Amino acid sequence: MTHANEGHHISILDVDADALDAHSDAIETIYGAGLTGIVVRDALPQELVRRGVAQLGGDALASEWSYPNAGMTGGEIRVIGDAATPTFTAMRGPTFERYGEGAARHAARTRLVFGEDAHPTQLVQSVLGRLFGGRPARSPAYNGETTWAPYSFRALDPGEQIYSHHDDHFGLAVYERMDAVFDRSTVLSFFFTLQAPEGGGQLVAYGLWGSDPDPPMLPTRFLDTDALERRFVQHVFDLRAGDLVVFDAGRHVHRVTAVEGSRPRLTVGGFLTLDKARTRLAFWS
Ligand SMILES: O=C(O)CCC(=O)C(=O)O
Repeated sequence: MTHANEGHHISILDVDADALDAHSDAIETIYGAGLTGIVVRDALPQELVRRGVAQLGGDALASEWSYPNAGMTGGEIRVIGDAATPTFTAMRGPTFERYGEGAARHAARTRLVFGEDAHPTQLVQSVLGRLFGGRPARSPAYNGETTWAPYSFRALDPGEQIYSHHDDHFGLAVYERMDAVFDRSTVLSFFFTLQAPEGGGQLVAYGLWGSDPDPPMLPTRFLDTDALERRFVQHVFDLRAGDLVVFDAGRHVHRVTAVEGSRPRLTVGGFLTLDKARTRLAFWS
């Protein structure tokens, strides 16, 4: 009999937003593989969550959604804003131009989601910065006019999932636009849950690292999730509206299980890394 005990240890901290400052080393510890992730409960005020959910489901934003995995059965995520990752429609990631155009529209789109008077990007800067010892957390310069897009909005509709993957995508051409001061030894993911689904839609992290030899693969060259489930250590996150998660998505294979029920799972997030001197944090979508 086999047990799901293979792979690297997984350790997750689970803290309340008002205890953030007691964990000011969390991000550097995750970056150094001393911790797999941290969940911060109620990191986003409920008023912002409520506005975001209402707007993301409304008509004003209907034309902003794109379908980067169109044609990928069961994995058709909707997004507002591109991610600097491979997708089913762009296996080598977005072009410089396409990413730059989206980044330039980020602030206006974010105002449509959260309202003119909200400052969600400052809030993300503040929360991530506090988990990094109060050092600056910003989106780095992309070109002369704009920065990398700080985050993107994602919707997983009922029946859809995010298949097993890791997020070490620094090899994509678009990362030529990222300053070489930033460490590329791993990348962390962060996201806030805006709306949890009625069932499913859970983030699962496995003990398998993307750099491990002989990962279980399907003939389709996707990771074999059944084998991951059978063999590897895992952690299933229980994330509710307003919660933030930051985790080592560059090393750890992870996925989001299929959404059940009638409403979409809504999240807003991106990636982050640290400069090599550990003086600042960069986050982007
Ligand atoms: O649920 C999300 O928004 C993204 C999940 C994921 O795969 C990641 O954060 O890397």
